[in-house]
Amino acid sequence: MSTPMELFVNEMRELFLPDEVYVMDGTHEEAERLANLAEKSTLEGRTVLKKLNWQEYPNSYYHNSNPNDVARTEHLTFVCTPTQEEAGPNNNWLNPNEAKDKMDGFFKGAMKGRTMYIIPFVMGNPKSKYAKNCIQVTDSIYVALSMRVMSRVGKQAIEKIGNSSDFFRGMHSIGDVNPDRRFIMHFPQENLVMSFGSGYGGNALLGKKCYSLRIGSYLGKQEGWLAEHMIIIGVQAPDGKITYFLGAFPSACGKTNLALLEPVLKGYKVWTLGDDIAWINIGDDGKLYAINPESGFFGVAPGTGMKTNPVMMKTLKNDKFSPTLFTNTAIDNSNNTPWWEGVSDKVPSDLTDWQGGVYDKNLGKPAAHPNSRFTVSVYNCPTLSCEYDNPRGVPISGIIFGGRRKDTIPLVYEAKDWNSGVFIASSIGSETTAAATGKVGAVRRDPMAMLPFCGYNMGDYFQHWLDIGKKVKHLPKIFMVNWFRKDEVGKFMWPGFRENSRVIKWMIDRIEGKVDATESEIGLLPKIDSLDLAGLDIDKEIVEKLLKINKDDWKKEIEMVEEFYTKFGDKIPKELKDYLLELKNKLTL
Ligand code: GTP
Ligand code: SPV
Ligand code: MN
Repeated sequence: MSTPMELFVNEMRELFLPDEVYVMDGTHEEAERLANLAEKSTLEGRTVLKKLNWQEYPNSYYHNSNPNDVARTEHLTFVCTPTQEEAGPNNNWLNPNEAKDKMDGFFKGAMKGRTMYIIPFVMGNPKSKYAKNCIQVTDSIYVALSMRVMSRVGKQAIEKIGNSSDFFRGMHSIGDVNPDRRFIMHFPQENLVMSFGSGYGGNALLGKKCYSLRIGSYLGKQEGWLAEHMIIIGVQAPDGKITYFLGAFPSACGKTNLALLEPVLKGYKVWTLGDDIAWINIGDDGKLYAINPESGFFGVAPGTGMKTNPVMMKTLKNDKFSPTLFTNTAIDNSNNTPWWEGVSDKVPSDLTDWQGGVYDKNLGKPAAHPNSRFTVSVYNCPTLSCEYDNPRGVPISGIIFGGRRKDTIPLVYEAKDWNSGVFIASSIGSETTAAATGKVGAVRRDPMAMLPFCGYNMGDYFQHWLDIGKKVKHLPKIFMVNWFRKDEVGKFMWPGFRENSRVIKWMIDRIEGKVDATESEIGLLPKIDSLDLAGLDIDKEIVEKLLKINKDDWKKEIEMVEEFYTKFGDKIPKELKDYLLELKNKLTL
């Protein structure tokens, strides 16, 4: 008798018709072997992996993708539930049978002449009761190697699955990297994702956004927990006490930088637990506990440098767990190192751009793609929290939401209570970034930073958040931040990055009841004197501006929230609609 796992692998073999099948064991020897193979392999004329300078970046490789395949493609991403209402207006929808027929057409025989990699993996520490078992198949060696960094790949996953049929199934083929034949289809009811035509992170590493967020959020709704697009950090104060925070910011809006923050404030230290995804459960003691299901960072390269994010620069130079991959950055030919805008002040004279051409800085284009990324293990991170592998997770005292907004949203404010915090999170607006294809810089609603990742109707999702609030005895405080306010000439008003520790300190003081706040229409604002600005060269007027509520801006904001809510009809919980009305009244007085 075959096990469900064996049946799945056989089914995949018959569908994809690969020349060879290889089951990954997750060992370092295997990674070395696959990396060597990738160095000799080409895809569409591009060498899959190139060795970089190992004196500078130990055990690292370079990959550049097809220029049409550099970011998530939200318009090609579908949630295939039996009814369209379940998927909601926040998702593209297709009937599951129709979606499967479509994908079958692409999948049949797609791996002829190729190797099919079977990737057994666990999301979360295998010892945790919150961990989930998964298998992905792929014909991309780059995807296989990336998965090994981002998740716990290997025999322990096979052992954990055993004879059970309870595991996530991920089907992936890079196909011919043709955007006309590219789809990412989710089947939450079947614990299944089908992805074709892209090798890019969020489209192809199916344990990440596809499983841990879209399928995860659906499972969370069923089982009473939350799967969120959030970082997890422990912030140590000078007295040694560690306060755990979650932080949700839309794609390319500052999560990784906050997760590896080196505070400018003396005596403070940030311990890193996760930079992108959190699974949040209610503990027996009535607190919220979070684990990071991932084991790697898939981070934005541009903007990462010794001044902005020294901890990440050190992480990229460690090789406790390797290899580390760099994708679509430029290459500095003088020493064969990856290069991107922000890693050094000076642009090197001999650069190969992300597409493999000679870089000419006079053309005014960046050398690295704005969404170029590194894939690196969390175990290389010098600030990794000793609680990272704790199967229970860490107890959460504060949740930070944020967006990228040049106006309207103040530097920081605090929600009065859980429900108003849920309202604030449900109404987040943020300027779009290069992390997804399409227009950059357009303000869109991105509730809880989950618009592209919520695997079911967002109206039901808001209700789920309110319901969790009713079940948790010790609710965390909820904050909203905006690091991205700009002045009249388009310059960031707040220095950001390491200086953001000043705002986090205020949050800890609030949690501990050490400082008062000022009530405003939208929530509680810091009194300017309670923000620790010592040693920061910033005009008091600018800080005042950063904390000011402009009623006209806010009236426009409310209109945008109303318009967004309208799309969901009756699905928006009454509490949130009432809160919106209350806010509207306060602002028009
Ligand atoms: P994803 O991996 O797409 O989810 O992105 P992320 O949310 O982890 O964002 P990340 O920290 O990688 O930052 C994205 C971009 O914003 C990078 O170019 C950063 O340099 C920039 N950035 C991050 N934090 C700040 C900040 O405090 N101020 C400013 N001005 N830019 C920031
Ligand atoms: C994001 O876009 O939010 C990312 C990168 O973290 S990806 O894994 O591609 O989704
Ligand atoms: Mn992300």
